[in-house]
Amino acid sequence: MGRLIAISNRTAADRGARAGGLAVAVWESLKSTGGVWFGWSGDIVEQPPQCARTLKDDGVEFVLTDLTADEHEQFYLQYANSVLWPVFHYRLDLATFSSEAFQVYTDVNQRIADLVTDRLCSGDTVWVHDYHFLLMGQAMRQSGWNGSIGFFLHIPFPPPEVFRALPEHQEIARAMCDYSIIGFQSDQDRCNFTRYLLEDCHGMTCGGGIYEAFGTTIKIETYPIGIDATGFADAAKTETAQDAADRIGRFLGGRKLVIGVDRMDYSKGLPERFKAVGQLFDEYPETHGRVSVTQIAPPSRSKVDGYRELRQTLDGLAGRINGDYGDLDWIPLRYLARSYDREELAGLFRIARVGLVTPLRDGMNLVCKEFIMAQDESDPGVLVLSEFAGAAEQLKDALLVNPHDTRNLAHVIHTALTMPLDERVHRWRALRSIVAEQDITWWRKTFLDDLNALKFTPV
Ligand code: ADQ
Repeated sequence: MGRLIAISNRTAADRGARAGGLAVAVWESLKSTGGVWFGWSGDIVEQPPQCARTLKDDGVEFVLTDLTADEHEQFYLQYANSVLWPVFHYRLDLATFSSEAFQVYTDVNQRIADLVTDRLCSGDTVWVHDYHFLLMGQAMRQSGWNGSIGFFLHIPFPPPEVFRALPEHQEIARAMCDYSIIGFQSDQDRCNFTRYLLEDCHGMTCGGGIYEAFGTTIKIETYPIGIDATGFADAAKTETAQDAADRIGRFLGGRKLVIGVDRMDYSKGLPERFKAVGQLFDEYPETHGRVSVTQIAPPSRSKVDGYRELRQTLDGLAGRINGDYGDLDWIPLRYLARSYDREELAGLFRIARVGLVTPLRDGMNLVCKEFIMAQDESDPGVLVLSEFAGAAEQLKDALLVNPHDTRNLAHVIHTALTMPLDERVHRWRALRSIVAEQDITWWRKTFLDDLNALKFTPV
């Protein structure tokens, strides 16, 4: 049995990066199997790096490369995060297309493909992650790797009508077809991609999730990512979790807690959520002094322009709500722009009455699954979930909402706050059984079993 080789832009070698969804998920996978994880060191250098750094942590070997200042700008900030991220989240209005950035994106994919291919042994299982490396399959074929390569897209894949706006859409799709298997978070993402292959690339379906396009055969499937469900449930019962719950409990003073935890990103629907909270206080006076909303949102990618504006918008909205309704002993909406430990988050989720997970578009969203697992089974909180999160395909017993409809969102938050215990328990049990069953181990195993079962190698 060969080694598991993971490739992603950020790795968990940088402990700070473990707050992101991908790093959390891949780390949980590799820790239990051992293997090698290739990615960016997090360092930016002036001259092209001549060699990679290796280190070991918990049985996982990391092979890390620096990015040059130009690569960081064009590959990471521009093409990955100012073109692919907005387009794949259906936000053409926020994309800044650049052929120069695409060239550097292509070059970085090839440079890292060469680095990986040099170190592979036959029998290794290669698993590439996310939108930074859409071209990695093709690049590794060019470096001479003939073994199978799996790819998992952590973010959504847009409908063909949106994807076609990307000037390089054909090149990207062609390169993606050099993977042996592509995994998507949801059926909707999978169908968007396969529809593009059929409509734009003369693709053909062969049944059983197998497609032919660009002269290659590829398996395309849905693998909804999960969390370390039992680990998170246990984390919610630790002393650290209890301390965090006690600290916020002193601030709450018996009020009901509504909580949101997100990376600060325009895809997470934070302004819409804040507006809905404002409408909740506008329309339901009985919530005054009785409900406290806490939003935890650490800044991410603050060098990308849209993020600075987002921060200002949120400051303005929170100021309006607290100015209108706050009192000497009550802050209606608290907004904390920082990270917390996993156990602290678990403790906060556990005492929250409502979990607000309302992205405008999200590949999956792990926070909603963490919220479910952290609950006290005798008195569980209620999950309010956007219908535009991949997780909505699995978590149908949550209160599903359209986050753009802020008036209705306010109404649903109120419904969640007043939901009787028996309905809360009933919904939570159904949600818990899915999150616990389709956990991170199930996700990894389903994907890797399919990858290892592939008998063909692309031509
Ligand atoms: P993200 O966009 O990062 O992930 P998400 O799935 O919600 O989003 O995962 C965030 C992770 O970071 C969660 O484990 C959460 O607990 C943690 N986190 C968030 N805020 C934090 C804070 N303030 N302090 C500490 N930890 C915090 C991407 C895609 C998602 C997809 C994941 C995994 O955008 O759609 O679910 O990858 O595939």
